[in-house]
Amino acid sequence: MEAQKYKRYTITAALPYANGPKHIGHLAGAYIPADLYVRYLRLKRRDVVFVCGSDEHGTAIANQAMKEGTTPRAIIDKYHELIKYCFNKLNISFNIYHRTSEPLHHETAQEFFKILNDKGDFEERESEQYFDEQAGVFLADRYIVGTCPVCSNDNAYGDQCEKCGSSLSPEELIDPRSTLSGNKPVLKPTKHWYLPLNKYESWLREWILEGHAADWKTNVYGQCKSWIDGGLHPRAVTRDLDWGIKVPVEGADGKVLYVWFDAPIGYISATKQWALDNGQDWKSYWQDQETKLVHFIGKDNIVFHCIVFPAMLKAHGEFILPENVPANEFMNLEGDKMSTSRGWSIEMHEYLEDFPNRVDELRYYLTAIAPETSDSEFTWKDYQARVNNELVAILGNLVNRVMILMHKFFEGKIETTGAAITLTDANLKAELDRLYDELEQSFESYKFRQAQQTAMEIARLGNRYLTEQEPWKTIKTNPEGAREALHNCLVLMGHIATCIQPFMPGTAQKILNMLNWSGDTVYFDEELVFENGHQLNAASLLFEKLEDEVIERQVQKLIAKKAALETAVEEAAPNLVPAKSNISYEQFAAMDIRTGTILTAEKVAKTKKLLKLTIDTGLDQRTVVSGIAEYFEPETVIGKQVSILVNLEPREIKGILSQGMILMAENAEGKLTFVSPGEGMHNGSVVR
Ligand code: B3M
Ligand code: ZN
Repeated sequence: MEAQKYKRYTITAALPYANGPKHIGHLAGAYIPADLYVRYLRLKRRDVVFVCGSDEHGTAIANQAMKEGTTPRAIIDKYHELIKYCFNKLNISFNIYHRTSEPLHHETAQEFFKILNDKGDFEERESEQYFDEQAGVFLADRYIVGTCPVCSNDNAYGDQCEKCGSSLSPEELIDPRSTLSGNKPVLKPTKHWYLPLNKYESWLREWILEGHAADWKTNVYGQCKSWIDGGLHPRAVTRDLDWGIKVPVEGADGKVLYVWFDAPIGYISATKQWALDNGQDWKSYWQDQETKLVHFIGKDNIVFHCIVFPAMLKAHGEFILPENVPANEFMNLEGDKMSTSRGWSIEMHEYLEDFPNRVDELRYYLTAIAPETSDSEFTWKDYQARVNNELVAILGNLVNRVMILMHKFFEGKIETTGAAITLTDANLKAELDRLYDELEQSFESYKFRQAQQTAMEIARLGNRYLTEQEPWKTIKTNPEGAREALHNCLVLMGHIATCIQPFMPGTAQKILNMLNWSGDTVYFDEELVFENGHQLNAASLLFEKLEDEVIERQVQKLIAKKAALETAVEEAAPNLVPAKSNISYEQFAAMDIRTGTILTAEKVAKTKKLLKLTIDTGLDQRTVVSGIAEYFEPETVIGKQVSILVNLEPREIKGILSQGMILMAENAEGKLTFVSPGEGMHNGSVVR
């Protein structure tokens, strides 16, 4: 089957943006599944190259450098090293982890562009784009802010309003300003190169929708179908920017390749560098029909890997196409979306700092809950349960029991009448054969959760067998029977070590060490042979139980990280209102502030800002007009407990008598929140 069809494999994992640390959701989405597949292929002795690297261009990095008052180079150097270090510690076994800032990549991407350009594959188009006359540059969408036409947020970006989520184009902004100079930008014509995706539509339809209906995952296929059915349009593959790969044609000064044009070519340049370093021919990994190309990515990258990059490869003409793109969904964290910027994340380096000796536990758990078919959820409690109830109680327990008993009864030595021990139990043998088949099938169809369960099934099988045989009892009545039972368990342990190698390479190694097996890899077509007289090494624990305190600390840490980040954002906010001059205690004590509850709320007609509220102050029910309508829909404030200044002189606002004032906290961006008692208090309680 597979083995005959393909001579070699090129496996890629999405190139992470080197603009910050990467979290365990990224790991679960692309890097662990890719590594599992690659390790499986290697154990099948297939010829495979596994490439990845940092994605170091793009507006986001340029933008971030400007905000932080540093250079893109400083940012990418820092995060490239951090990300590379983490992948290495987590045993992600890339053949090469390259960088898109390398000259070899720049040359490769430019050459690719030139070939398409020479063949006339691009459309050149002029359009009007915002230009900052003071800074002398065209502005990428993110560099332009203005008022959102949908929700009036006056800090909306040129591509999106983060307040209401609308996606925008820069021309839609009201009162646009450049974030570089603060000035109003002007529209100026500029030329860009477009990849006419529309021309590839019928080919893509045939290749994906007809050709891969059966073997691509439904989530991937579904996204492709809705893109293609929605109609494909030409996409600009150049940008006006000075950070990136220069567009290699005349008249393109100040233009670079769009980051999504150069990044996937990064897979090719990484392979080139690996081939140079290892005396290989890169072309056979990219241009030979007998090579199987597979991209591992998260679901947010599907369109680029299934539609845009294949169209580029097709246009070029000399490349193979991906045979599959087994993209994963997302992994959430403790009930919320994982996000580095919001502080709701476990970054790879954070995990490694806290659990340097628990790499396999993380690999195991992320595989056990891999978001293969739908979004999944990481919780520390579940992580603890899986480690304690599965790794410690099933796998660790079997290995530990067998080793201890072998040492206790037989001094850890294999003594048998034949040349070597073999599995003597027909039942075990049949089960094992079935599990190997199941394991391979799961790997070949990218079902890694299932594959890992199958590997663990061998340990379950061993535990059941050991419990039935009870060698600790039969040793007295039938010592040879006890010996045989333990030998069978040792053979199973060898198979467990073999099968868990892709998932938990460190643990597999530990088992092999205990078994006193000299090699560090066991291929799938190989069997561990224990010869007569073979001496086992001492038993050691594979996994340690995770205590409640350790887990509780992680949950607290997560909550604290998010809170600290929120405060930091507030602290960093510019234009704090200047402090006022001192007042006397009497002046303060003159204010009568009470807790109250909002009973009704409605908009005041013909105003934008005002809400008319009825408040239960504990003393009475009264009307207050409050200027919060831009921030709160009336229905959302009903029932809220608030603080209210009740002895403010009543005054008439828009014909309504307002009696008092609701206390609000307001930050520099004008964001408002109620100053409410931390826990429920009777209305009328005094605030002082
Ligand atoms: N850097 C986006 C991402 O990290 C992008 C992937 C590139 S793969 C060629 O999600
Ligand atoms: Zn908006």
